[in-house]
Amino acid sequence: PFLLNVLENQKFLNGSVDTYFIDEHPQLFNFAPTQNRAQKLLNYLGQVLVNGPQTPLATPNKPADIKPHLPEVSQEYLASTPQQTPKVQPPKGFREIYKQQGPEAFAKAVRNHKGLLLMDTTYRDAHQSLLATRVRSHDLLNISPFVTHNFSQLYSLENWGGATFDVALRFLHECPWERLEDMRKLIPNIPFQMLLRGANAVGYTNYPDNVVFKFCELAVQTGMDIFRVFDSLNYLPNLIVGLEAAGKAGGIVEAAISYSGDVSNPKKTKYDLKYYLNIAEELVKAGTHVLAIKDMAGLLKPAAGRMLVSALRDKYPNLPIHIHTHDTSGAGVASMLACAEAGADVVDVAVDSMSGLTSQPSMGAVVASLQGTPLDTNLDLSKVSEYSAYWEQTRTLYAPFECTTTMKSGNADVYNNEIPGGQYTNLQFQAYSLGLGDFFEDVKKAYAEANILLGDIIKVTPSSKVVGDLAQFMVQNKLTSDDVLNKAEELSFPKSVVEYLQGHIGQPYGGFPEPLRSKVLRDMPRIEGRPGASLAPLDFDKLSNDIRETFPHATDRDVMSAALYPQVTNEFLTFKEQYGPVDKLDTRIFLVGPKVGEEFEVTIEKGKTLGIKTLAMAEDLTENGEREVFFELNGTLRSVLIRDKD
Ligand code: 3PY
Ligand code: ZN
Repeated sequence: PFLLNVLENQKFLNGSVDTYFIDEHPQLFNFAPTQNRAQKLLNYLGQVLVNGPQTPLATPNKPADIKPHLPEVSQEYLASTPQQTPKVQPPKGFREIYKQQGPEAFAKAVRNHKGLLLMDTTYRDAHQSLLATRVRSHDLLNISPFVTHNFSQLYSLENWGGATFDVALRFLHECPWERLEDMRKLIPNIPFQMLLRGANAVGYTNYPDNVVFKFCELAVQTGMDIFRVFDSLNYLPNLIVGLEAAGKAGGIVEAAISYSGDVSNPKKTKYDLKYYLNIAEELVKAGTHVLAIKDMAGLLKPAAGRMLVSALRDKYPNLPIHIHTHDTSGAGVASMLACAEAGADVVDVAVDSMSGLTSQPSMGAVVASLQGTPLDTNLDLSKVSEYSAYWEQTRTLYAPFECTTTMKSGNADVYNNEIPGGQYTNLQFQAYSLGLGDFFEDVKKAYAEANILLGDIIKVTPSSKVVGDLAQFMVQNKLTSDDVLNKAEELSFPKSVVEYLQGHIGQPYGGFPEPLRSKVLRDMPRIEGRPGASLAPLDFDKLSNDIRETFPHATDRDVMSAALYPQVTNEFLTFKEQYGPVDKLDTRIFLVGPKVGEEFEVTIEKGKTLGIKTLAMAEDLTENGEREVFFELNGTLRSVLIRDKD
């Protein structure tokens, strides 16, 4: 038997056994789960009903009360997938070449392809930029069968990394590894792409090298294919750690140069064409399958894109070139078309209803613009529109995080402040929540000044946070650039600024700003060279043992998550123990809970669907300050007691 009732065991009762009773009955160590998943979900729902949302909402806007319409194929495909093994195989894509012949053959096939190839960012950067990274696995997985059947020609689907890892664990209470694995099952044909922050992996600080290597290994095992690797200062030693980790794991390596300044403006001399060609040369030497230009703020104007891509194309005729941008100014489509005409193999787009503003340029616009030309993408515009319709509806579920609460249009002031897409909407949200009239305008101006104070640096996670923190510090304390320089010795700067000046995230091109650095640091320690080089390797065995003491069922994935985000992972595992698979709930119900009287379903695994109805909440509290919430679960009455925090 799975469980042993010792009170019915004669040997145990008459005391004729010694401690070997334990050896003879290993099932004593099969502990019954204290609560089943359904009961845990009721606890979660009760908690939301009694105490409000269990994840912070950014605005008072409510999620729409709709169920997004799924385009045709999904139903059919899902119905024919016992254990998620597709009966109707999707068309083959580039992934097959990579899996059967390796990364070099993949790169060659991309380079030989005639039309323009696209990477779809809808699953990652688009919602990182527009919806504070909050899109849940549930909504990604629902549309995945449609994607696998209709977008098999994509170069890749960017669906992991960047901020998604952290946000999944921290705010969505879901496992990022499980998300990757589940997407893979549903989309076997399209290469998956992730954003790796070089030696920072998917975090905000430098990790020991063995963490980055192990992370990439596990990512490939879980279904990742292409690694876009960047460093927030374009600092080569950091970049190379990421390239090597991705390569050793067997992934397709896409080295990315983060773009700043304006190569088409002769007055902007720090980041000129020569600067980019030099880094490209180093990256090619280090070994990369694909070269990417990562224009995280959307600064690459059409003329600049043409110059940069032509120069790279001439120098590296056999290397695939991939361009990333954000549409903050509104010039994104024009720039991507210019880059394509100059010889780029791949450009990044997001599906129409998740494009524009601080997200990527519109997939439909690029597809339509190239129809009938030699660069035709051969994607079916009507399928793009069906995909877009799904996201148009799904997006309304995320109204509490909608950047259009504050951002109504593109804004070419980004060429001046150079704020990356994701950070732009973040800063705007912060200004909105502080309710300070001109705060955002002031922060944008201060951002440009802070950048100059710090030495006109490349700005992308995490260096963009350093500049943003200094900008907010200047606005809050009403400091001009001169004030910062003159009072540097007395001011207590944000931690990120001090650590940047200490060399914690690497060495900036052109060196640290002086005398600011010396004034701020005085006799504080400085790191010369690559920060990760001086970090001791992480002891994974110890970490694993420590975690399993508290969470005996923790997996190697959980251990990897904890290596990157110890505190957040601990909270995630605790939450999961208590509330179960909340990732399976519909998004509105997950965010704000069901209405009293509402009936809904939750599929917790293939073939296991719970029918839940919220019946009532007790008006009076119990003696212990708890409120009883009543549900019907698959037709049976259940109740949970929830401590009322009001
Ligand atoms: C990230 O690091 O998450 C980015 O998207 C940088 O552009
Ligand atoms: Zn981006």
